[in-house]
Amino acid sequence: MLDQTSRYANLNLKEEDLIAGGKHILTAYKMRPKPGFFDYVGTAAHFCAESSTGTNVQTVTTDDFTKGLDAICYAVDEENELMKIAYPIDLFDRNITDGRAMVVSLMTCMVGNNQAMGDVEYAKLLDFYVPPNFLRLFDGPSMGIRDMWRILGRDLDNGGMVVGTIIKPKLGLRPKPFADACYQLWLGGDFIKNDEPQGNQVYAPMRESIPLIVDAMKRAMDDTGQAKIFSANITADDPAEMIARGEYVLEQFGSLAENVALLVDGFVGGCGMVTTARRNFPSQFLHYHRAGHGMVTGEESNRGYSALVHMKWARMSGASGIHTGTMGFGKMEGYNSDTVLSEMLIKDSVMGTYFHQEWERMKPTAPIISGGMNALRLPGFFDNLGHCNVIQTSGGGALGHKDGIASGATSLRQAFMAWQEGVDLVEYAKEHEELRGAFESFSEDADNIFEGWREKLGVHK
Ligand code: CAP
Ligand code: MG
Repeated sequence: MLDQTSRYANLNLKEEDLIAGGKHILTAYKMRPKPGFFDYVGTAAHFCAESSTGTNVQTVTTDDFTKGLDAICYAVDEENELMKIAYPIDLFDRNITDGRAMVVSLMTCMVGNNQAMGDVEYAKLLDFYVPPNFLRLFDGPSMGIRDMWRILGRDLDNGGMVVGTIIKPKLGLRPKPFADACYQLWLGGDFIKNDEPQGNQVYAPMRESIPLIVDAMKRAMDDTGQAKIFSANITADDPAEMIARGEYVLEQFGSLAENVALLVDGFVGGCGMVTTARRNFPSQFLHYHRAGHGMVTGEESNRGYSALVHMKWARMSGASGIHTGTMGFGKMEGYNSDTVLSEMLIKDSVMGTYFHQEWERMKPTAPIISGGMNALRLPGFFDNLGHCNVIQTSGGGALGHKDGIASGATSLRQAFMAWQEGVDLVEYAKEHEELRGAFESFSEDADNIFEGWREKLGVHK
């Protein structure tokens, strides 16, 4: 195979010059060569060829212009299996409709064929940097948590936790029991989402479910005097189906359409699905569920891309909110250090794992915290994150409450209020029965987190 080091590697390039030039996306990969082919830099060079302008042989059609579009490996740290590659931004595809850029083209080059090369053991994209003049060609979010806080009557800068719940069981509820659960959850919570697989199943057609959900929301709003929000799943293979679902939902919610978020299973559906929702329903909060991401983002995965990369692509695509995991406090994989995911989504100037990213006032994407959470786990989560400006959704943590689902949702709100007021959760539970009920409902968590809670609350085995 052709050694392409001389063309696709240049370790004399300076990262600060590449950033100053504003003409490259910079990337950091974890990469291991397969033995028996090239040395580390040679493998990186072949990786660059396959990721940009080349293949495994010299082609007679290549001219000097082509070479100007070569992806170049500009730094390696062989001991730590790290390589950095600069991709000229003119490599990437642009819409014929409006000249804007697209995430799918970044993915096809940055984590495309290079994921299965015969001479590369593995490569995983860990972080990337987008120059401002290219970043502004991506849609970015149209709506955000601030729009949700506005509807909920919250402070518009620090509106705090949107108390979210998820209709469980994940599948198998027919329209009426589904809507009844919605009504109960809205008596305590702000926000209800479809679970990621829920849509138009034969036993729960949207045309039966949605009108009942609208009625449940109206009754809950009347009974509580509070605004409520529903995140409707419009995920489908066919963009026309997605649009039909979104239009149907908005038509049914009518004057309450601003209370509707649209949910897409963005990882399994792909960035095209996210953009279909983003560009056809720009007035709606775009809820990005990431089910499936673990295939590529998991720590033990040496291929694909990191959760940080996933978050950056989601914000660039225009997600209003994306699941960011529970940072070690819930049921899914996560680490306390995952706070960087939240910062990358909501701040304007952020240090990632390898690159500092300026977002140039692109709207933030709200962190959505879900997965095995309940009232007892929230204080530790917020202590680690440092704030509570998130959308938090609990399924089991609401519907597993011994006193019913309204109490479950209320217990989540009480845990958020306790943290905001700086009150110890056990103390707060003494005066708030739904939170007390959460201690009893999730007693194993209570035992693990709040030593002596039983005596303090007078609860015996
Ligand atoms: C949580 C959940 C969420 C995942 C998402 C579920 O339900 O609805 O989809 O946890 O994970 O289906 O399991 P529970 P992530 O609240 O009952 O656990 O946010 O990490 O993508
Ligand atoms: Mg779910």
